[in-house]
Amino acid sequence: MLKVKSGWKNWQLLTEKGRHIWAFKPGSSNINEHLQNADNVTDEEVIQFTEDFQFDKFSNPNSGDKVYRHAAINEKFQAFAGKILQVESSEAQQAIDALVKGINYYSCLQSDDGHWPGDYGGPLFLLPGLLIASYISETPFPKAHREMMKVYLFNHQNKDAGWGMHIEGESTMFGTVMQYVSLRILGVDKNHEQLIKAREWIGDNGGATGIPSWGKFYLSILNLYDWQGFNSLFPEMWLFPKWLPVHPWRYWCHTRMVYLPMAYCYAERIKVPENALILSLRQELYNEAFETIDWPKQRTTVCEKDCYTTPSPVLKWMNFFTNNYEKCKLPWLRKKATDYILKYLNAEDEQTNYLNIGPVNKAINSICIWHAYGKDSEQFKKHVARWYDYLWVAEDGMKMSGYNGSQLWDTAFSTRAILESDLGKLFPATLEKSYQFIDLSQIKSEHATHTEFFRHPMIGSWPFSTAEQGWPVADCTAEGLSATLALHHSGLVKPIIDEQRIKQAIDTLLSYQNADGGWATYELTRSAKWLEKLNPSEVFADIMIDYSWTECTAACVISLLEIQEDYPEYKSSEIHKAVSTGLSFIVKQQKTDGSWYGGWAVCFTYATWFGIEAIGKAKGKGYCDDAILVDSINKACAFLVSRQKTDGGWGETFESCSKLVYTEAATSQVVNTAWALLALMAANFGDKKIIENGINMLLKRQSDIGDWPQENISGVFNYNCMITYSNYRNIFPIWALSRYCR
Ligand code: LAN
Repeated sequence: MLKVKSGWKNWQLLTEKGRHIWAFKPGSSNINEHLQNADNVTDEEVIQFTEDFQFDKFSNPNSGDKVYRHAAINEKFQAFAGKILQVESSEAQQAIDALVKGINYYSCLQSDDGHWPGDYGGPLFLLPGLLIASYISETPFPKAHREMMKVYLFNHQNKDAGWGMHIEGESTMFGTVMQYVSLRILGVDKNHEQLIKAREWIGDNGGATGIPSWGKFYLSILNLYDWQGFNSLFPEMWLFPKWLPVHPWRYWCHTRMVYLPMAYCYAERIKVPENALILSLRQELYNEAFETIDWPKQRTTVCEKDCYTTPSPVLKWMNFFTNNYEKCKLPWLRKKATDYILKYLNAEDEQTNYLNIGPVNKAINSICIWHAYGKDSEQFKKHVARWYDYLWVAEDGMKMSGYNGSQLWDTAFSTRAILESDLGKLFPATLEKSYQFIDLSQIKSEHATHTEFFRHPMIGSWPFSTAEQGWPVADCTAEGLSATLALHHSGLVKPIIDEQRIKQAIDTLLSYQNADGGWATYELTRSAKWLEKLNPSEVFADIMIDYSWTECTAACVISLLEIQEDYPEYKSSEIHKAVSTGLSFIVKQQKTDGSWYGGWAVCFTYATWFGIEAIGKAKGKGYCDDAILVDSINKACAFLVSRQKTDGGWGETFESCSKLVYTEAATSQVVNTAWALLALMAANFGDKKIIENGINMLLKRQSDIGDWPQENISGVFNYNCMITYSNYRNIFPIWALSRYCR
């Protein structure tokens, strides 16, 4: 039995068709009932259950998803009792046993609807947005939730009393002020010892005037910053003619969907009325009297601990014009712009069933909809109901997830990992359920308003999380398709995803390829790289357009190669060309040391695995000049070998992502090790000792019941913010062992 602390037992994850809701003492599955329970807790109860969420950030800031996992394991775990393959070599036998144990443990974490729920926290600027939405709209979370949020925020305070952008990061003004304000909104007294120290951190680093622009935005909403201290978001830009290269329809969809509601709030200068808390916070956050601050001057003040990208001269020049336009704006044009924005916000809400594309616009759209239609409107109530989809409980408290989950992504990877060797067939029920989830998650129709609001055609695609959320992603489509093909090959499932649906997925994949031969994330690249000069965020890089990435491209190439084998007749010359140009893109992205940089996970080991996997699969099949492919693989393998640690493993830290150079972790990491091993095995690397040493490291780290430890954070976005993928610690070791056993 795993130890489930009694405080953890109050929380139970309810899942349905991929939806996640953490319920407090749920008696029935009625959502309102457990929210009531969560509001009715007594102070004594709170003291008791929050004690069980004390968490030692300083031994490892990454929680191990123990609340969900320990309950699931205690409920379902049984040692594997079936027939396991017996072989003569004791080394091979060890790997086989570890693999079966690993899958057996992991399959207990699968929910009844077929996906693998998991902690998707990490960034620290998300929960504050949601709390601000709840504060301004006077729609508080139930008491139990509020207490759990406090616990989480305190648990992640750094030794210097500040907070980072994400759980592993050093303190920044953005992180610190946002968590500070959140704790105050949650009712923590300003004389709380940890807040006094945090205030010192803020003061010592120049005060909250230096918060980066996204923070300036949130503080303006709270009436803790003057809107004049925020560069204009020029709402009229949404009325630009579509052919202009700077029209926002061409931005990366996340940037577009965040700056859209921000522009509405800016146009309406939304702010909470002054009250005792706000007046007090104005004194707490600044080194000077609030009334004396020269706001226009603060537009460009950014604490140096926060600066990741520096504003370009073009941006400064543009800000000069748009800020001055505010003084003489045309009211009818402003009205036309905000009407348009509101219409767009409503469309996004409806298209995503009020989940929205991500956690940031989820919070800001809620604010806009509350402002436009009021607290009692149907639209606002629908927003509030979906706040809970973004909350997650782990042993470090209650956090906001970086998405409404990573459901489809994890399920597709898990399926492929399990099916890579025949031993996966020992788990037919698990795979049957995965298939049901993959079937459910494929997007089957288009929204009525999809062209009007610039959505890429999506029938046949797969999303990252759930069909309800419904934003299709290129490489999620590839992974969904690859997992489907693997399941069909296994003979374990009745193929419900028929030929027509497979062809729709292929068509979508093809439609996603960029002119540079690569694949981006959600859409085609819609404008030029120079648009990055207008990136106003200071804390993120490369957010303005959707770029082609090595990993996304490799996933799509791999999937198309598999399709060519199974459906050789279908669009074969088009697919042939797509694969060839995709491969050239991948080869071009390779660094001189043989590695590839990974934009969506940490980091070089991740993308190098993708690069080798795609090239290895294509080699010898006439898509490209084989000499080039062989050379590329050799270089990549040499890179990996040069990074192997003495214990046989590999390990990178998140700084690989932000600094763009391989940054070795103090200890080997199971996830990095599994990626490196998968890559070397895909390349059929000659020196088997290297691979065996890596496999031994994975075997040593496995626990008795088949889990692996939660080590460093594995995911990233926009170079500078990290995100947790709690299932990676199981998926990739399982996959590497499957490949080894095969
Ligand atoms: C994700 C998660 C999944 C990820 C992969 C599929 C792994 C990747 O291969 C393509 C990009 C994608 C879809 C991706 C993009 C950026 C996201 C959506 C996220 C990292 C999850 C959260 C993040 C989002 C931007 C967070 C909100 C922050 C903002 C700066 C708006």
